[in-house]
Amino acid sequence: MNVLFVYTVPYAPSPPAKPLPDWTEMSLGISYLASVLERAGHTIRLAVLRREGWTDDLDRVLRDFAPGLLCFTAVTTEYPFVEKVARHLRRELPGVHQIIGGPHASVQPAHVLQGPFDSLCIGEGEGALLELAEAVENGTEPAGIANLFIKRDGSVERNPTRPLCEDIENLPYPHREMWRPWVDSDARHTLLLGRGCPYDCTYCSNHALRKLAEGKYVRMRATADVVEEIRSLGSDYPALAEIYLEVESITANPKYALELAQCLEELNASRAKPLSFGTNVRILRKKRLLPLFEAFARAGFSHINVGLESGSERVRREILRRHYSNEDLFRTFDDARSAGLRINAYNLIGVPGETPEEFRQTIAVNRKAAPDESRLSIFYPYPGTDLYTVCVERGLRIRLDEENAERYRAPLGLPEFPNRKVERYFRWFDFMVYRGKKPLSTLVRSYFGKRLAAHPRLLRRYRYHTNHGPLLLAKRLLKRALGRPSRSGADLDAGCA
Ligand code: B12
Ligand code: SF4
Repeated sequence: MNVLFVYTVPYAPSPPAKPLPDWTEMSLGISYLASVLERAGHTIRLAVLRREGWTDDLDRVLRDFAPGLLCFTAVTTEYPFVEKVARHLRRELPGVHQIIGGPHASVQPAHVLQGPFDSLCIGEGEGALLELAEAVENGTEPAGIANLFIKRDGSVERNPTRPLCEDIENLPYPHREMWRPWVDSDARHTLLLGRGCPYDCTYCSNHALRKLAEGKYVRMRATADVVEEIRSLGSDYPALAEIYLEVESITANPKYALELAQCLEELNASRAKPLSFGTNVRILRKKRLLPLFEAFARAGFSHINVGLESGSERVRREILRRHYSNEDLFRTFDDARSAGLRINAYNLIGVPGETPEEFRQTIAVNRKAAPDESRLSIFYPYPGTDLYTVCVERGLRIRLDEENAERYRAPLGLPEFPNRKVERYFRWFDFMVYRGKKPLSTLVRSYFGKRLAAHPRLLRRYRYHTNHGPLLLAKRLLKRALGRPSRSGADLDAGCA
């Protein structure tokens, strides 16, 4: 049977540019689902849709592909747009079963049941989607499928969830080729090291997702399996230069991380062109990570992403549930730097209960810790998380619409930290952290980049023009004239993501 997956992206460059600059922006979740379906004999296609030109992109896909099943996925802030696309497809393809999964359907099924979908998936979808596809293909009424809520004759069949997939290594590798028409460059890919996270940060969905099914939540793939996937990536994509190793926190299991680094070092030694890697590191309480960082450097890691989140120990401890001291934080940054790794730090502003004075500590700590890039996001409360409950209990109105500029605009209206102040700090953040340390032109660009990001429509146009239009030519000429490397439009966006 023909199965169409639909993935939506908020800030992609306008058409005719391709929506995804590289493969690190693909969704691994639906790629695993697609592989499982393909292994069972189904034919897969994907539509990657952005806010502009999406009906044309969809028409092009449907011109020579008649789906028997439509699969949607959505994070909370993409849901309004995904629902709009589903309603459109309901009109175009009236009899075709529509299923939605992903974080939003999993944590807010009551909301999603109001949408046009015939069924929704709670949590992991491999087993459930396979059973649904079989039923749809055979023309039987889907029923009794664990993990699925199925609408039937005005009522809903709510099935329990099956245990979490224990053996993630037995899954086929994620389907990449379905992304090919939508991706610009082959140089960067992403690969999933494992699923789940052992921590309980109050702003992150993990503690909500963990409750959805029985079984071991944190699962890491055997290092040999990871290396095998990298080898196959290397042969399928000759331009491959960098892989982001996606995992919620590699330092949740330092022994595993060390073993992986050793395997990657051996892998790189056998390659004519060594690969570079990046991954996500959580700061650990009273623990030195220098030996691990040195092993990373030997293995070819170029950078790590680290959640700094707040410079205030009170905000981290009492609001975010992140228990490490500023001393732990500085030591981790120093260790990474001395191992030669580039550090991208991630910060939050505008969490309920944070004051402007406490946010100034975030600025001071960033200035002292001096990461290579420091990224600031405006807090957005994801349903199911403890901080979302706090917002609801406090009666805060949470903005959710098709163009809500998540993380770039303050959504809450906190009396202790008014929106205007949050957004002002957000725009000036790089300036306050890096003044005197980075060129003024970089800081000015970051300021204007953030202004632009609050208006997604403008940001998409900007991304298109700086990557494809006459502006790209102007930028290259300027770079040549100044004799120093210029950053691409995508980099600017990454700098304020
Ligand atoms: C890797 C990752 C990314 C990658 C890939 C994005 C993607 N959509 O997969 C990138 C970097 C691009 C990314 C971007 C964003 N992300 Co992100 N991301 C993650 C992360 C760390 C891991 C996801 C993953 O690959 N898991 C492993 C795979 C196998 O699981 P999965 O994706 O959940 O898919 C399974 C099930 O959900 C289900 N399923 C999913 N879709 C469907 C569809 C059907 C039909 C069915 C049946 C089942 C099903 O089956 C899949 C296989 O078992 C999660 C954290 C987490 N714990 O989930 C955050 C997370 C999903 N991201 C989040 C957010 C907010 C974002 C952004 C909005 C951030 C931003 N402002 O830019 C964007 C949105 C991008 C988009 N267009 O959707 C939130 C979502 C919270 C929420 N309630 O909505 C999470 C949960 C992190 C958090 N802060 O709590 N992200
Ligand atoms: S360590 Fe990261 S992934 Fe894990 S719960 Fe905290 S924020 Fe989420």
